[in-house]
Amino acid sequence: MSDLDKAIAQLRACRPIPEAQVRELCHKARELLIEEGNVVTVTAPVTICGDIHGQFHDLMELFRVGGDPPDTNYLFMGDFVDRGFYSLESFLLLLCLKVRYPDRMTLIRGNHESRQITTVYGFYDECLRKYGSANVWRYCCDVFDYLALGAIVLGASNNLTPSDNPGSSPLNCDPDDVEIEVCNADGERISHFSRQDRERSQSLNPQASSGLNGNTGPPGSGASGSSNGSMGNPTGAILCVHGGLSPLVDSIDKIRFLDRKQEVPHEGPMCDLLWSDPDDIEGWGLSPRGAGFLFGADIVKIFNHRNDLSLIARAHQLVMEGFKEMFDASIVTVWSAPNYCYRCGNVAAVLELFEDGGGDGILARSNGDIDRKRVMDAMKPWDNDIPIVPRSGPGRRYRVFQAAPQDSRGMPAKKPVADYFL
Ligand SMILES: [Mn+2]
Repeated sequence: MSDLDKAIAQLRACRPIPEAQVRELCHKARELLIEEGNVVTVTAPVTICGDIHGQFHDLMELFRVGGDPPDTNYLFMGDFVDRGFYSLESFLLLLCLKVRYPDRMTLIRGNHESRQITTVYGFYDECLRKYGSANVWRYCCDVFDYLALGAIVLGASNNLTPSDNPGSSPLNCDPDDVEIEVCNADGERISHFSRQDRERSQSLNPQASSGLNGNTGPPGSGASGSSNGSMGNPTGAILCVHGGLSPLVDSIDKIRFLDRKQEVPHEGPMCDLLWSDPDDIEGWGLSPRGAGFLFGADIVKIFNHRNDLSLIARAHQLVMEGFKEMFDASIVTVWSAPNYCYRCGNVAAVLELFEDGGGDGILARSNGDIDRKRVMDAMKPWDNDIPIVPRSGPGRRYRVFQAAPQDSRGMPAKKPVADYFL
């Protein structure tokens, strides 16, 4: 068993590893991350996860529900640390897994992966408490500076193979037409939506939710014509970022040009990608967070069209149902910290995207390279009058899960009440 495998085993038991080992791990991780572009290319199948926030036992539950790495290809969209009690163990485990299985684990930066924010929201204090000095916090922050800002998922399938778990709710459409499947932690289908149903409900009632989880209110803003189903229509790429879009970034290549290897700035494109939120507004708005911006459906649809995206996946906002699709399914929020802060009562989710049967072959991973054709395309004048026909979205399975049971936390559960009456 290698030292790295030993460290993984120890961290999986929620036991911190020695400071010298953290130092070595962070050094190795930095060497690896430095080679990655600002926007990492990931090939489907992949399981996309949102905020973790130091909820270690819930991260273990996520792996139980989503599959163990490296069997499952994971993409984590940042905010590994702060708020929860085990930021250190959570982040170090993810980092060990990144170093051990670099092509099966993608980590991108959240707004909490920053010196300033971790000093206020818990990670700094946790490191000080667990090691008696700020050294480990410093090593981790140096790694934060090298995390990618986003990821592009290529080769995702339009279709999914519906769960055949015996506990599943019955299908009300052709299995080939299922666009969205929602499963519980046992892999049983709770609900599903066919492509046609979702689009019809949007065009009939633009303000209605797309019906996910009943009252999950992805407020659609009106379908702009039907996208053309799944037949022979390869799905566009999926952009993953922690927060959202920036008024200073109209193409993915603009992200590739940023100098990311620094503390998260207070403003500018890098800050916006980590801080912004979608909202039911037109255009851009000021964010109540004091950093980043709010952006509306029009912004998302133009950005997706221009960059050949079928979907933006992001995290950053607590959603009670674990996920929330907005703007005719052009953007989704994925939230992976159940019962956030051990008191919000929310469920969590991960998003599974599947491999396109076509099999595009293997794509290079560390693509610091700029795609020249795209740069040239981006320089063409943008004609706002052309109709935007949304790309057909990928098949999506949301696995929804609850907080890990109390007895898995290694914390004393509430003392049992004495059975006086027996
Ligand atoms: Mn965040």
